[in-house]
Amino acid sequence: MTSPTTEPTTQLEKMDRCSDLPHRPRVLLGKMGLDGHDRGVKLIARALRDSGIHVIYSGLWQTPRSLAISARDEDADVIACSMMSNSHLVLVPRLMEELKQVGRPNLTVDVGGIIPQEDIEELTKCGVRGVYHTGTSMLDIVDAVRSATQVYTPLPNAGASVSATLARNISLIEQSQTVDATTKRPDRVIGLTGSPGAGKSTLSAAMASEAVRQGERIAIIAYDPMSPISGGALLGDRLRVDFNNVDENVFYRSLARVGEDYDTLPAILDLVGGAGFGTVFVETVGAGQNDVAIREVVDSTALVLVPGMGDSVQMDKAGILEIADTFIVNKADYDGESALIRELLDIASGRHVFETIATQGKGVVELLQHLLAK
Ligand code: B12
Ligand SMILES: Nc1nc2c(ncn2[C@@H]2O[C@H](COP(=O)(O)OP(=O)(O)OP(=O)(O)O)[C@@H](O)[C@H]2O)c(=O)[nH]1
Ligand SMILES: [Mg+2]
Repeated sequence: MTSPTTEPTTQLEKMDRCSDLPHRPRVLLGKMGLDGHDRGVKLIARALRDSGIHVIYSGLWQTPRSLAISARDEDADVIACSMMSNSHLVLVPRLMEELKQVGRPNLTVDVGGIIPQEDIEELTKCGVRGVYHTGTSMLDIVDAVRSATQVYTPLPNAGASVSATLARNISLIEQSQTVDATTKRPDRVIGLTGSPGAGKSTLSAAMASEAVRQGERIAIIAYDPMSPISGGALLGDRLRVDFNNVDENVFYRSLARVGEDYDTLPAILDLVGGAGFGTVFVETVGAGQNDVAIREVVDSTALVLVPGMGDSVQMDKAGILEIADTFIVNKADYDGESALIRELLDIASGRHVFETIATQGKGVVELLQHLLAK
C-alpha cells in the first residue's frame, strides 16, 4: 500500500541534541552546480533544525566560490554538501580551493548524496572529512554536524581575510567574549522590519545588488527566529541574495533569536564598521505590532508592509507603525495596494511611502537612494 501524502517526511523528535556543545552548531547546507534535487537537503535541514542546530541554506545553483564565501561569512562549523548530479569530482575540489582563497582553508566539509564508492578516496584526498551515502540516518547526520563543532577561538593567520576575521569576531561577540579588533560605528545603519514573509530579505537582497552595481559595498545582518524548544533555527534569509553575482561586495551574516534581543547588535555593528563597511541593513525577525526594539539600535527604521493585511483601524494603533521612519509597500503586484498606500499617507505625517515589487526589482532604485541619503 502506498503511504498517504500527508504522512510527515521526518519522524525525528524535536529536542535539543546540542546543549552540551560549546556553542550552537552552524551548518551551511550547500548545493552546487545545476543539481535540482532539493528534497533531500530540505529533509536534512528540518532534522538538523529540530535537533538544536542553526542551519543556513543558501539555495540551489551555488558555485564553489559563492558557497565558500557563505561558509566564511556565516562562520559555519561545517559545510554539508549534497551532491546528486555526478559533478562531485569537479565541484568539490574547487570548493576546497575556494575556501583557501577566501581565507578559511581548514573549514570542515562533508559530502553526501549519490557518490560512487570508488570516488570517496579522491574526495578525501582533497580534504573532505566525511562522505555519506544515501540511507544515512538523520541522527548520523546530526552527529556529523555535532562532531565538527569546536570552541570559537580567534582565527589563526588573522589578517589573511578581513571578512573571515570579522565573521569569527561576530561569533565571539555572540558568545559574550571580548574581541581585539578595530571598531567604528558604520555611517548608516538601516533597520528593515515588518511581518513574516513581507519581503524584507528579498528587498534587502535587491537593494544590495543595486548598491553593488553602483560600486558600493554593503553589509547585512539578518535575524531569524530560534526555536524556544530545541534551540534550533533555519536561517533562510541569505537565500535571497545572488552571491554568484555580488561576490564579496556583500557581507551577510544570519543570526537566530528567540524574540527581540539586540544586546550584541551594537558591538557587531561596530565590528562591521571597523571592517570597512559604511552601510548596514539589519533585517529583524518577522515582527508583530509590538516589536519595536530595533528602533533603539539602528539609525532609521523602514517598515515593510503588504496589501491586504488590515484596514484603517490598524493604522491608528500604537506600535510598529509609530517607529517607522519610512514605509515600504512591498508586493505592490497584489490587490489592495492603492488602498494601503492611501491609508498610510493618512498617517504618514511627512514620512515617505514607497511602493516596491521586490521580486521584480521595481521601486528598488528609488528606495535605495532614499535610504542611503539618510
Ligand atoms: C526524487 C528524485 C528526483 C526528483 C527530485 C525532487 C526534488 N525536488 O528533490 C525528480 C523527479 C525531480 C528528479 C529529477 C532528476 N533526477 Co532524480 N532522483 C530522485 C531519487 C529517486 C531520490 C532522491 C531523494 O530525494 N532521496 C531522498 C533524500 C532524503 O535522500 P538523499 O538526498 O540521498 O539524502 C540522504 C543521503 O544521501 C544523505 N545525504 C545527502 N546529502 C548529505 C549531505 C551530508 C553532509 C550528509 C552528512 C548526508 C547527506 O543523507 C540523506 C538521508 O539519508 C534519486 C534516486 C535515489 N534513490 O537516490 C534519483 C536520482 C538522484 N536522480 C537522478 C537523475 C539522473 C535525475 C534527472 C537528471 C533525471 C532526468 N533525466 O531528468 C533529473 C534531474 C533534476 C535536476 N534538476 O537536477 C539520478 C542521479 C544519477 C547520478 N548522480 O549519477 C538518481 C540517482 C536516479 C538514478 N539512479 O539514476 N529526481
Ligand atoms: N508577488 C511578490 N512576491 C514577493 C515580493 N517580494 C517578496 N516576495 C515573495 O515573498 C516570499 C517571502 O519573501 P522574503 O523576502 O523571504 O520575506 P521576509 O519578510 O524576509 O520573510 P521572513 O524573513 O520569513 O520574515 C518569497 O517567496 C518572495 O519571493 C513581491 O514584491 N511580490
Ligand atoms: Mg527574511
